[in-house]
Formats: sequence, C-alpha cells, structure tokens
Amino acid sequence: MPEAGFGTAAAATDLLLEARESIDSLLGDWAEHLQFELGGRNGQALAYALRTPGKRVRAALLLGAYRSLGGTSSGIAGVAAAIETVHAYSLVHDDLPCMDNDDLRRGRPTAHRVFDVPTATRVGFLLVPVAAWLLAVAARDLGLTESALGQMAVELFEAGGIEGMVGGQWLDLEAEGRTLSLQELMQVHRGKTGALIRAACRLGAMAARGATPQLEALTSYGEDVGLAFQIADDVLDATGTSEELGKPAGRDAELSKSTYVALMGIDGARAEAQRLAHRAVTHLECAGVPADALSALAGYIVSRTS
Ligand code: GRG
Repeated sequence: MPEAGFGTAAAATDLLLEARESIDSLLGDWAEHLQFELGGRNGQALAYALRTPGKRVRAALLLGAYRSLGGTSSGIAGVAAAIETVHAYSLVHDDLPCMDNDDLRRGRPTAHRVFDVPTATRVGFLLVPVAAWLLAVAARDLGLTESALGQMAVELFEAGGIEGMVGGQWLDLEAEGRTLSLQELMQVHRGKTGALIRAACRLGAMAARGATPQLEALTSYGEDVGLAFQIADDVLDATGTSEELGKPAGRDAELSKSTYVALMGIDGARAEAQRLAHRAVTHLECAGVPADALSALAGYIVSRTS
C-alpha cells in the first residue's frame, strides 16, 4: 500500500494492476508464439522466462509517465512490455551460477534450475531481440515516427548497457567482499537498477511526445525513484522472508555485498529511500506534471513488502 503523503493509494494499485494484466497478457501471447517458432527446449525456456510474473513496477512507471503527459493509446503497453523484457533477461542472468547463483525467482525455480545453465544463458540473450521487436511493434501501434522509435531504442538499450544496467551489475560483482563508499554504492545502484527505471519514465514521456521541461522532470523523478527502489530492495533483502520476496532473502549478507543497510543501518536506509521518493515527486510538481499516480507509485516503491 502506498504511504501517507504520496498521493491517492488507489492510483498506484490501479496502475500496478493494469500493468500486471496487460504485460502478462502481451508477454503470454509472445511466449506462445516464440515457443512454437523456436521449438524444443530453447522455445520452452524462452516461454518460461517470458511468463514468470513480476510486480511490473517498471511497466507501471512507464504507463504513469505516459498518462501524466496526456498519452491515451493502449499501444503503450508494448513499450512497457519491452522494458519488462529487458528486465526479465537481467533476472535470468543475475540468477546464474556465475552471478548470484539463486534457485528461486518470482516464487518459482530459476530458469537455469528448470532447464540448465547454457539454456538459461541463451534465453537471457534471446530476450534482448524480443524486447526490440516489442518496441518496434508498439511504436507502429502508437503512430510514432522512425526517428522517435530510434530514439526510444537508444534510450532502452543504453539503459540496459555498459553505462547502465550491465555496468552497474559489473561493478556490483567486482565489489563483492569489499566495502564500498556511499558514492561508489550509489554508482552501482544507479546503474544496476536505476538506469532501467529512469528509462521507463523517459520512454513514457517520449511516447507521449512530451516537451523538454516535462521530459527533464520525469528524468529526475526516475533517477530518484530508481535509487529509492534499490535502497528499498536492500532493506527487504535484510528484513523480508524468502516467501514474501519470492527469492532467497538475506543474500546480500551471504555474498558480502555492500548495501545501504550495511552502510546506514535499516532505519537509515529506510529514511533515505523516503527522502528520495519525496524529492522525486517535487520534480514533477515544480514542472507542473500531474503527479497523483506517479506520487502514489513513489510511495509504493518505498513501502512495498515484496
Ligand atoms: C554481464 C555484468 C553483466 C551483467 C548482465 C545480469 C545483469 C546484466 C544485470 C542484473 C541487474 C539486476 C538483476 C539488478 C537488480 C534489480 C532488481 C532490484 C531487481 C528486482 O526487481 P523487482 O523487485 O522484480 O521489480 P520483479 O520480479 O517484481 O520484476
């Protein structure tokens, strides 16, 4: 439930529900199609990865950003599905033995446990062109120009690359067993988790053909909620149960990872996440971007229990 001071609770729950329903349905259709096209074990594994149900926070942020700038087309779901597919690839690879070596994800056995490591590795890579296809189809449905599609593709795949998610994950892996400074930790979090969340907000704004000040406000909102999201994730890893999280709890301590909890304690980390979520909303208010749903989502991000 979103917290007091963060907009109407129903605005976040409605958006998350809509995101979950539309993305699960769209990715379910793609899973069926690609399982048939690819065939065999690879096809089954790709469909498994596409069908694993997440909270769809990135999709909800993208829908919220799009609507906040007046977007109305249902075609936006395809853009949201594209970013969720890049996120799904990152989870499949993050769980591999060469990275976090986890058995459970989204309440289900990880892809490499159900299939095997080479298959899960392949499937992770295959999800990237699937995301590109989803984006291209969505851009057509939204009536966007080729130039706009090109800009959105750069946005999505740069956020997923060395300057963003891959770079952040790389730094995170290299830092295992070492204590990072707060500045270094922020760099890891901004890349590993923040970059895709920032991109979700920017893609929603770009699809709505937002003006530069609105795009900038949504970018700043995305940067702050992106960091807040990962801080909340650190807190949940330290305080939640594996059942609540749908993945093994307490892994950060097991892997000797630097986290906000390690640096600031649980209360300090919670307070920092709250501060960032509030600041995120002020960026929208200052630019006159209608903030109710995005404010409620910011509140949800720092008060979620899974
Ligand atoms: C080759 C170095 C290298 C990297 C490959 C694996 C990878 C790319 C990146 C990992 C990025 C990653 C897993 C970041 C963690 C982000 C995070 C907090 C995930 C959990 O997000 P939720 O809670 O998950 O939104 P659901 O399941 O709800 O979608």
